[in-house]
Amino acid sequence: MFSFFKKKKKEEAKEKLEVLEVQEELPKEITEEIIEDKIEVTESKEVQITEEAKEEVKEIDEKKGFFSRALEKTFASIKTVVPTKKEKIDFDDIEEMLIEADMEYEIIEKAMDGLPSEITRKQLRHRLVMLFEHAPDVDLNNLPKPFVRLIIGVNGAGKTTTIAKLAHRSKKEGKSVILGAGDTFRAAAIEQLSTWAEKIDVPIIKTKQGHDSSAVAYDTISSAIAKNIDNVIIDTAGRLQTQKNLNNELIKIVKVCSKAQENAPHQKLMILDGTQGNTAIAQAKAFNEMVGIDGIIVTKLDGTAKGGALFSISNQLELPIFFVGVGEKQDDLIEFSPDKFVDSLLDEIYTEEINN
Ligand SMILES: Nc1nc2c(ncn2[C@@H]2O[C@H](COP(=O)(O)OP(=O)(O)O)[C@@H](O)[C@H]2O)c(=O)[nH]1
Ligand SMILES: [Mg+2]
Repeated sequence: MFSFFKKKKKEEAKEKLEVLEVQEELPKEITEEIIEDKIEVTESKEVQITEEAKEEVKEIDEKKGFFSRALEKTFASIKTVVPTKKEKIDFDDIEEMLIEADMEYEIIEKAMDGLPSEITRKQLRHRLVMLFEHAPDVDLNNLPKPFVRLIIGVNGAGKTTTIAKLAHRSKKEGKSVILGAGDTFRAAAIEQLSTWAEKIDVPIIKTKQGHDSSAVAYDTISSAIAKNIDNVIIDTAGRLQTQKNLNNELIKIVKVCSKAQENAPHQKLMILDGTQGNTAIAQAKAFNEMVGIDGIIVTKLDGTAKGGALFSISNQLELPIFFVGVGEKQDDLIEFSPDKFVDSLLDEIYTEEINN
């Protein structure tokens, strides 16, 4: 550093130190050494606030405390049972903790069968990860083009918002996307998806309220083929007048998709509202019977203490969870990883570090 700047910095630091002196209980005499130290601290603070550093922190955050933000409420509830971190935890406490997190009792029993009265992190980790044994049945390196996803679920589950998040994610990965406003039952649904399409700057195929939603699906896929677009995401209505009505409409959409492109839709994704915990399972079962579901996205994990329901959802439905929604914005979608999910949970109660 040029001596002029160094001198100036020293003077500034000295001034700051004199102000801080009382609060920080510094020695009366401000030595050169202390000033040098302060300059270094100030400089390193300057480095920390660069954009690059912020990105890095975010990345580490996503990798390590992966689900921490999403599971804040769930963690708070399990900490009522296990308030301090330990090396080994009582069987009964683990059981109670999982109940608190809204994991179904039947599944808790199954997961903990044969474990000792004091359980280590490694023992519990193994059992919990196993509950998510339903690996996604997709070869991500060999996707058809366009890759068509049909989004299914009850009203209010978060379908439209999740479509926007998925589209935004595809764009960030450098893929082109087109949306199909297949919820033609409500005008507001078409408008809502159009607003998102504009915001994240992706094309959308839509029609008037009350028109045939399978025609929208067909047109969206045809348009993707004509324009060489990578990904198609189609919205659907969550509720029609009767269950039979909804069933028929969904079956028709699926059939029409396959007419527009062989084997489409390639994924039928069920959107489940995480705040409903285990009650969402019954919904998913009904939809699974209607059209067959390939995977789950659980939304609103940020607003619930029922994070443990993810175990039951995946295990009971024998389906993989692909993503979780953790907020209302386009970036609030996390790719689900059983390992990271379980580790985030165990980090809260065990002193032992992750060693893999
Ligand atoms: N906090 C939170 N809110 C969400 C999330 N996903 C969706 N929502 C909100 O849930 C409400 C219903 O979502 P919407 O996408 O319209 O549901 P749809 O009827 O299934 O299409 C909206 O207010 C969304 O902003 C999420 O992950 N976290
Ligand atoms: Mg909607």
